[in-house]
Amino acid sequence: MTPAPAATASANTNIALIKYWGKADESLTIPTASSLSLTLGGTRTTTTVSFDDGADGADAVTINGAAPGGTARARVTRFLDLVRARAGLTAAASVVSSSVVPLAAGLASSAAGFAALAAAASRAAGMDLDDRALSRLARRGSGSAARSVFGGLVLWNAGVDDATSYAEPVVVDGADEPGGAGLDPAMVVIVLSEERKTIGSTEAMRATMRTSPLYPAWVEAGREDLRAALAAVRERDLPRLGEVVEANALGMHAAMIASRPSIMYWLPRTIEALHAVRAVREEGLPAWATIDAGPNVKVLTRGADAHAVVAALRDRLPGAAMTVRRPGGGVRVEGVAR
Ligand code: 2P0
Repeated sequence: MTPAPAATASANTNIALIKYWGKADESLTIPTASSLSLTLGGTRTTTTVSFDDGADGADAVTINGAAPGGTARARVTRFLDLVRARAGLTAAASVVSSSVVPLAAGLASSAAGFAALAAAASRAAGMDLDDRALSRLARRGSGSAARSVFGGLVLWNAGVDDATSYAEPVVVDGADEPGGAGLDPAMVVIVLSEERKTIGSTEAMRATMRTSPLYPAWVEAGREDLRAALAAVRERDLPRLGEVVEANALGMHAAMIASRPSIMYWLPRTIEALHAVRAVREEGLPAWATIDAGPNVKVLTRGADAHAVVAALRDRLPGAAMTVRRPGGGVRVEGVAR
């Protein structure tokens, strides 16, 4: 018996600096706007996929040692169906995935998860996709996964269809540092709560688009935010980037909060953290907040100042867990066995 073809790949998570929130096409995950992100080092999810010709039953999925149920499992199977259809396979797959950071660490897990799954599943299915094609495939699993294919600063071009919606690294002429484009960006991840979110991103985006009177204004402002952010990156102007990053995230949450019924990921501690970041900034340290679909706050800062920022935040937020993350690399194929 020949062993089933297997492949192992890994990907880091990413945090959006200019957010993606809403799909123009749900079935293809075409976003309403382009987004900009920073891939974080030390946040890899590693996934092994094998297609077993003898197996025509259900896919076997293990994430951090447990079998996910419900929607999480269905999303993985639906994604594998897409890979099987492209590769002309019918075999069931075995998927084993583990992440170095716990799922409850306040970092988007689906971005790293689907980027690693896209790379491992496509390789195991015998496809050899280039990075752009891989980003397009990862996008179908989870929008933000399109960005985790690449390291450092990454732009996801919204596009208008499957072929034109993909991420790419942001390259700055003469940048002395490929991952950080000479800006020396870093993130302080503040974990305020490890409780599972009450409403998933996909559903929350749908509700915001449909019911929030502020949504169109946020999308409109976001186009200008992206232009300003890219200009700030080109000019290596971290304060200018930070200001637009914080404003863009707060605008996204304002639009969510204005949904009917309201979508509120913030906890009282979230607001405390926002004030703490502002106070630290007023003391002269580089610190700008961003928040995703949860209560935790991530702080954009300069790598050289990251530890000073953590120390200043600790005084104001006793008991909150904080981790410094620096720019990380893109998808890595760790091994292929055929
Ligand atoms: C982002 N987020 O740009 C935004 C900001 C959260 C807030 O992408 O529905 O898991 O699977 O495409 O990518 C989280 O949503 O959503 C997200 P789907 P995804 O990072």
